[in-house]
Amino acid sequence: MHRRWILIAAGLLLLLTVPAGLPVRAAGRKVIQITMVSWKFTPDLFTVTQGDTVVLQLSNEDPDKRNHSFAARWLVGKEVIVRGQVAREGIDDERRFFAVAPGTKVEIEFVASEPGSFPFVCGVFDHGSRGQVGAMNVLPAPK
Ligand SMILES: [Cu+2]
Repeated sequence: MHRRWILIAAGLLLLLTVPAGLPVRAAGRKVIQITMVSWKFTPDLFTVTQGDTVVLQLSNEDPDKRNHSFAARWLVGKEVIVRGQVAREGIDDERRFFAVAPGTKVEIEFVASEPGSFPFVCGVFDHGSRGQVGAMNVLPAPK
């Protein structure tokens, strides 16, 4: 009798620890290198998965020595870790921005907590209307 219960318990434990035999993709750390020039982000589109810790390595490599920034509405109120020398940061036109001086790099890190498409723009003068825009796509976390 005891042996049967032990087998049942072992079976249940196995069921609980191996979820349906599906490969489970753990949330990871996604490092994306983005260069900034007049007037372009490269890449201007990237994809991560919900739950990922996203590290954006922003590098201002503008030969024309202009300031550029990474600005987005969805960054307002979001927990962001900043590394490097931010030329300026704050909120302007309802977008939170991180300015990167020419020849410098700034790293921002956050968790992609919601699925969807999240636009960003360079918040400096008219850079956005000149085409310095982009988007981060966040795929829903695997079930
Ligand atoms: Cu710019």
